[in-house]
Amino acid sequence: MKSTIKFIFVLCFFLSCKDKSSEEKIAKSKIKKPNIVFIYTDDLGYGDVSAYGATEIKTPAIDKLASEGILFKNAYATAATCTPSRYSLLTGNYAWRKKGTGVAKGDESLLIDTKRTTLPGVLQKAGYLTGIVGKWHLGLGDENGPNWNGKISPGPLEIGFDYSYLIPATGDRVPCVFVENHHIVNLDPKDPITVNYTEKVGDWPTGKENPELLRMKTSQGHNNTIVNGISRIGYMTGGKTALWDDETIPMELVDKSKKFINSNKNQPFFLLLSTHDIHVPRIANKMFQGKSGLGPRGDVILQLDWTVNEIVKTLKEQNLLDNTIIVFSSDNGPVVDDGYQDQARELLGNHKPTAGLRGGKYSAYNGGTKIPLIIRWPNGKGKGTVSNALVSQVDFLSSFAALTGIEKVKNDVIDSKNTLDVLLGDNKIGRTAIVQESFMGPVSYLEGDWKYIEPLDGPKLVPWGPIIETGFQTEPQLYHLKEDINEQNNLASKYPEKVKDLREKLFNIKKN
Ligand code: NG6
Ligand code: CA
Repeated sequence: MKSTIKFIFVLCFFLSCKDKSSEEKIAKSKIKKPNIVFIYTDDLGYGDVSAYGATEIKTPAIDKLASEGILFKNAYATAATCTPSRYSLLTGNYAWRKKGTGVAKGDESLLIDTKRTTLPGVLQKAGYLTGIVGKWHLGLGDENGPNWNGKISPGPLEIGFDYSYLIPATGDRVPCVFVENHHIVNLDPKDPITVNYTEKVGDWPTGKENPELLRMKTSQGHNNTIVNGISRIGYMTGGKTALWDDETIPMELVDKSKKFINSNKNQPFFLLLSTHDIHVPRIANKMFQGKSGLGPRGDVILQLDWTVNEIVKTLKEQNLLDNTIIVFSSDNGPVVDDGYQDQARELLGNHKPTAGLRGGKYSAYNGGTKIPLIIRWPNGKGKGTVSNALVSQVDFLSSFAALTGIEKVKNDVIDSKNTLDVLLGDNKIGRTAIVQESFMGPVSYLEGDWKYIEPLDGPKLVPWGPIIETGFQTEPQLYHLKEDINEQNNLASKYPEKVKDLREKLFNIKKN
């Protein structure tokens, strides 16, 4: 009880500092600000977690976060793919405002302008030590791309992180190495690395030329350089001592996260742990292989749950659990076959990654962007409750700014709103509206119970083969989500005025 009062007092203190000198006041105050650990998973679906109703798989550590925190049933990533969702989370802006923020190549230049306001930058200003461990996928380096054999900059350290330990793009994109701060880890200068996204470099075998060398065959693309028996997107050669081992990536990320937590425990810290699970290639550690009964996709969900447990355990051991906010979410909706023959489809059984929502990763339907979101507040705030409020990940920047005493963020932050009361579970309504980006541009607008999808003359199914409906139709689409959660019944011709109203609102948001 005492500690709950203390926590609420701390929050009230942050929230009540509304005068000009609030930042300094808080900076000088003796009250320790809450740490923030944000576990951002990859491609985890709304139906992939037992706390969200999955019955064929158990995720006890994630479920425990929910039973000790708030489970959000109506939360959205801003996009149905990784790069734009992450761009929004970190900048507080919808990614479609900036060209070239679709799924990034593995040798892309840094996509976030270093002058921009960012979530880690705001927290740095509020006195936090900030770190990112795991998947980046937002480009690195200047307009020439990353200088793999030298100093890789700009990157996370130039946009507000004090520490970074990265998978530069994705597990299925070269180079298959970790980058710590400005350099590739364990790179031997006598064996420099070369990366190319247009033509083959060096003499390492490729999936296309030597499929017999693969330990996991591909189903779509992914037939360039073979690293650790898995062919990837893009070509690389060199850097042999620096290559990661797919089976121990999660252990490596947990280890680096623990070190970050342990060495910063005496000051407020923000850790963005961006797991690679459950993105392809799904190569579970031996501890989890065959354990889910759903094949590698299920096994890496168990592996993700293990990761969550390890992080919570570390916080507990360090006596930090009562002063740490833990956020758990995913960057986009789920996909079953995303390019490797990992039996995800064959072994799916009764498991429903989207929990029945239409579409999936890449899609304009809710399966693309409706994601799990759990927030465990210190000292039991909202413990074990469920919120139906409309939440967008774009709002974390302004909400955490408010939480930590930064009263006003700069006006380069257009879309992020302070929804702290929603995240705390006090406001049950949430945002009035959100925009959802599919793999081909901003096409959906959701307001209250209504969802409007702009007409788009595009393919009906994701063209490269994951068997997911894109949601693109040449006619406008209008769904009433309360009565039709799976977006089956297009009401556009029945309610033309509603279509007009939502179209105009979307148009105005785009104009900003
Ligand atoms: C696609 C890849 C897919 C995945 C995705 C990005 C193919 C055929 N498919 O192009 O496997 O890497 O990009 O996923 O290459 S995300 O979650 O990082 O956005
Ligand atoms: Ca993703």
